[in-house]
Amino acid sequence: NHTDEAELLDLLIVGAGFSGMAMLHRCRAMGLRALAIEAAPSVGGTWYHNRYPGARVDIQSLEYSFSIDEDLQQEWHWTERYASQPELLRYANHVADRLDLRRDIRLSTRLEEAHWDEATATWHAQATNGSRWRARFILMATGPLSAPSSPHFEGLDNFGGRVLHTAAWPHEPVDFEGLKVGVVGTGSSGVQVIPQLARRAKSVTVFQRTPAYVVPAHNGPLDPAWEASIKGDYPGFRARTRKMRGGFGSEHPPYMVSALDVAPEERQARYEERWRVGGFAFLGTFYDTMLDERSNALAAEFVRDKIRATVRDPQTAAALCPDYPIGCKRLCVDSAGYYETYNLPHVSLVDLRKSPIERVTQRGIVSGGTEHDLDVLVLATGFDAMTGTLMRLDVRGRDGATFREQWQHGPLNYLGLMTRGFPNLFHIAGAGSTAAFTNVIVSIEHHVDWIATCIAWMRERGLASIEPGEDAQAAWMDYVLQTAKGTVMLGCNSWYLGANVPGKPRVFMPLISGYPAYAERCAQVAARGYEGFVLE
Ligand code: NA7
Repeated sequence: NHTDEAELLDLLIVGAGFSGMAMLHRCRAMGLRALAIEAAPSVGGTWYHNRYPGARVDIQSLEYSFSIDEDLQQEWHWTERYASQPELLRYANHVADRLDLRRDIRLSTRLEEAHWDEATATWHAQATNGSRWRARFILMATGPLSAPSSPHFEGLDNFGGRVLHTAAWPHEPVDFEGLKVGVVGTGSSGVQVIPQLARRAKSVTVFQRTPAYVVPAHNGPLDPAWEASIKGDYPGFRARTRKMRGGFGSEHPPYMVSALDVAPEERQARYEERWRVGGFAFLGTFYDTMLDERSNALAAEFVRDKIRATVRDPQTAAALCPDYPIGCKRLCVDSAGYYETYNLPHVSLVDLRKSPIERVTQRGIVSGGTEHDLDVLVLATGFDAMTGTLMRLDVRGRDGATFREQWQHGPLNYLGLMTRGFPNLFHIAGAGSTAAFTNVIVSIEHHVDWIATCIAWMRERGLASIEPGEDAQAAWMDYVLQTAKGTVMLGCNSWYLGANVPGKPRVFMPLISGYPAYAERCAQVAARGYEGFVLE
């Protein structure tokens, strides 16, 4: 049997983005034999692939960074409040070097298959380059937003110009000088790339299906005094951060007041104050923005007023005004003057709700009976989020279970960390966990800690396998849904609901309980001997 020759690991980690690297670091500390394989020729995951102009994190970098090593967080210096993709990729590489992770990372090594072997209670995995491993545990650190989604426009293959997807951006620089550029998609990626394209291109035509709510970041060079004050007590800052529902923003916690309980002038003043802070802090102007439709509508109208005050052409401004609850799709945090971009004479907006895309021709896009002549088409159309990557992989659990079949009606899981049918397989920062609604690094560090503690606990007891029990998994799925029901999150077509991918089941995938409540539940499960799991 050729698999007998394969190297035996305690843990095989699939992916060397932030999750995979954090897990590898933790395994080292525990004396586990772990290896990370990464399909890309570089570490960094998201920040390796999403290299379109303007790509940037939407959480402040002093928060969106690892706390796992004090020297690491002291030494690293972010140049801006919200770091750009090149800086984030440099950081990922620095982490790999600083924590000496590279000797256990295999780059350009794509997982071809991973199969559970019942007899030996190990995973047998093979990469496309022929390398093979056996591992007691496997971690799918493959990312929640790693399967780019492209629309199936009729005629797209016939387009005579170049087609670029923001999530699979070319590595050599693209010069847009003098080109007529079309952009489809106005989520975070579209909102970031559009102002950058407008700086170079001859014309930019934005094809918008759903307008985003865009709030200013007020990005800029990192204030040295602020950096020093945080570095003076980084552990304290991290601890305060972990008490926040979103795992960030401890300096601007939500006001515990309802928008419905204050006079209009005061309400306006408070919105303005949070608008000046920038970023997601706006959603915390009142505690019930995300919980009460009426409160939400007031915040939404405030943003629409900002859009109308910024965009000069009233028709364009009207098309840019969203009509669904604010925060229901992830807010877009803007460092480049997104709304102002529409005041430029060579930038135009096509409202696909009025003039849908009919087809793509050799020359461009036909929508509403008009052919828009384009040299380049940029697809900022997002991802088959949270489930797409695992469902595309050849991973087979007990009795040949696949994610494609187990998740066909939505991503079943327990604690967001394991799925029944896949013993000793952990997945991280995806469906059923708080990752999507938090500073993802906080959730990643939590998951890594929980998984490591679980593996150590099993080792001490000589246990061979762990897998969610059926009832516990069903109860968790219900908890995820019930938690979303208490909010405005079901009131729009977001990727959280799979609504951006045609045919995907409409299931609310991430957990919106807030980080502290989630961490507490996970800790309780562990303290009760991994309650709800089947251990063998
Ligand atoms: P998003 O947020 O999913 O945005 C994708 C955008 O593409 C969104 O505006 C979509 O409109 C649009 N889209 C998708 N398919 C089509 C078709 N067929 N026609 C027209 N428009 C389409 O992805 P991003 O990459 O911007 O951001 C993903 C996350 O990464 C973000 O939330 C941050 O967490 C980081 P729709 O809204 O579906 O009508």
